[in-house]
Amino acid sequence: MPSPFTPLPLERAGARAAVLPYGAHVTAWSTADGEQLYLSPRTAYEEGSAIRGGVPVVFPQFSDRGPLPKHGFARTRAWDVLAHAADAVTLALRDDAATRALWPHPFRAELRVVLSDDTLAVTLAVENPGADAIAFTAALHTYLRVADVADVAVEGLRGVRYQDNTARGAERLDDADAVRFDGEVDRVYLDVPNEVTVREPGRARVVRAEGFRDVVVWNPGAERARGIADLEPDGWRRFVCVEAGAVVQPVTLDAGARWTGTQRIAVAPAR
Ligand code: TA6
Repeated sequence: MPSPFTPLPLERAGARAAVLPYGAHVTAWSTADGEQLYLSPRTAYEEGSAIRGGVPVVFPQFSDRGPLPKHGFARTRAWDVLAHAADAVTLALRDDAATRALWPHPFRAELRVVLSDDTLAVTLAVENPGADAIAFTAALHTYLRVADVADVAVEGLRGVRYQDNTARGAERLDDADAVRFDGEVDRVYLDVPNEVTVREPGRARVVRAEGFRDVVVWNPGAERARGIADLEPDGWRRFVCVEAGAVVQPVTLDAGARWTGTQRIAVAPAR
């Protein structure tokens, strides 16, 4: 059996990506513009530990909003590789004794990653093969690499309500032209109608979601980052997480039903 930490390479024109079977985790994505994702050099590639950076798959529980391990178990399981082409890969995770011990439900999850010249598309699909309804939350916890988080503006969220996790989930309305980072930011934006643009000097990325209603914006800031052991010193300056999520309203699947959510990240011309 090959190690689940052996990356599956993807390539298309000038773009490249790498996906690990462990967690169905996109660990790298580069375009002509350079590397687009942050991956901590202090990540412990070992069974049971989550990977810090890239695109962690959060399923079937977002964060600590329930009894399961934080962000669920999908990110710390080895997924099966269903199909691997030059520019796309599909992985699958099914319930087994270990998942049922944590979450007593049958499920079939698939993660598909498709690379095109300037876009990375990641789709999570979940099917309920059982006889009873299941409910879950999920997210694609994307770490976008930035040169310096202090210079980043996340646009497209003005007028959208959010839960502020730095203030015990207090609900607020965002009336700023952009989200900026001068300390910890940990927000779940509800029912986001727009695409979100992550802008920094000389570079912009546009994040679009289908199927996922919410968008999470996270950076730990200097102080909280000190408590994150698998982050290098100052690593927090090098990323902003923009996460397509089904967080506030769980997805409910009746027997036999299937749900899909897609996050597309496109490199856009800088202004
Ligand atoms: O998505 C934001 C968040 O839930 C934050 O509250 C923060 O804890 C982050 O995820 C990272 O979680 P992790 O378990 O990967 O350290």
